Amino acid sequence: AVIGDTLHSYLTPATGEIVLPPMPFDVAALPKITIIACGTSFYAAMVAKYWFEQVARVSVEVDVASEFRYREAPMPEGGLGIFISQSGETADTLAALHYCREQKQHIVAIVNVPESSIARESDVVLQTLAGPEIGVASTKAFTCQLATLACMVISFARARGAIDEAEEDRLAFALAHVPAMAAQVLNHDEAIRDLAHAIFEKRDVLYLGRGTGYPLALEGALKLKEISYIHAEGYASGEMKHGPIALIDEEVPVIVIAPTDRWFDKTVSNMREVMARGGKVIFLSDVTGVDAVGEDAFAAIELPSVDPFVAPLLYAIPVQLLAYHVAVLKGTDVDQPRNLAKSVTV
Ligand code: F1P
Repeated sequence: AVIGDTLHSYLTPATGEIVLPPMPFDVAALPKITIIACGTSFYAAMVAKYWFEQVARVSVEVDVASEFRYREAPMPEGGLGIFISQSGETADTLAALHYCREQKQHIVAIVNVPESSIARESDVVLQTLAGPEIGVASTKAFTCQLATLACMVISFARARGAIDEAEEDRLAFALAHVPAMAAQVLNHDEAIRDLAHAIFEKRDVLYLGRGTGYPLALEGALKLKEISYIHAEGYASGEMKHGPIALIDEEVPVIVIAPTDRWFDKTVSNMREVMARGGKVIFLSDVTGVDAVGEDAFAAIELPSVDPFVAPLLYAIPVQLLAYHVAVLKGTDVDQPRNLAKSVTV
């Protein structure tokens, strides 16, 4: 429901029209976008980098705020800094915002709380209507951040002449269908709970993805670490052969995020390399069943077939649900994981 609420604040489902608050700069003339955030919000930034570059054809840099604030990066005057934060109070993100101000960047905030410090110091605030997170770990805020960023990307792409009206409609309608598709994904809850049984006693879990699937792999691994305390790592699937493949054996579940997007074939070939070394693959894809590559996998969750542009919003759900069910089985405190703070303000 919160994905729908957030989407509908920028997108009219019947017409596919996207309306954002006015931007006090010329979107077509932007030399560069820099997107800064921490934790899960940073993975939303990574997804947005692929979207802005491929759909809106604008150069994008992303970094975690804790690094960016000290980097002293030179920035082209009149660029745009986008700051993503569920709480709007994360100290590193706020400090990075101050740096971007000094560098004469325009500032857009994507936050849950319009009265927050990050929102107050921004030129434009795009509010995510995720509502308060019950737990410390960010979950629904992530999908709402993605929904907001996707609307922004389509709107910027049009303003920059990177897509025509037909392409704009196609992307907007794919986005408008996300809430219904998300409901379908939630129907897999039981299958995901069963999968959790195969994971909760493991020591290490790997997540692989390419393109926009890569930040999803990172998010899956972070959620598992945060709430179940199982060691998990997310990798760009092409990086496997540069080291992590040494970790693969029958005891390591490997969760492969593989929507049928432009990276699908390569992801599958990386997955085959894992299987050839005895790795137990859990395949998250819209391609499963008899004619599918996932048939040799240890397990597969079949997700609805959607436009690859919106796949990250849907694949976030099974990776977060899996972490949840693993944590419940382990008996850890899902809402209040040890050592974690709701917002990191120092
Ligand atoms: C960033 C963040 C969350 C994480 C935890 C600590 O917060 O790293 O992603 O789940 O709650 O803070 P925010 O800037 O998005 O509020």
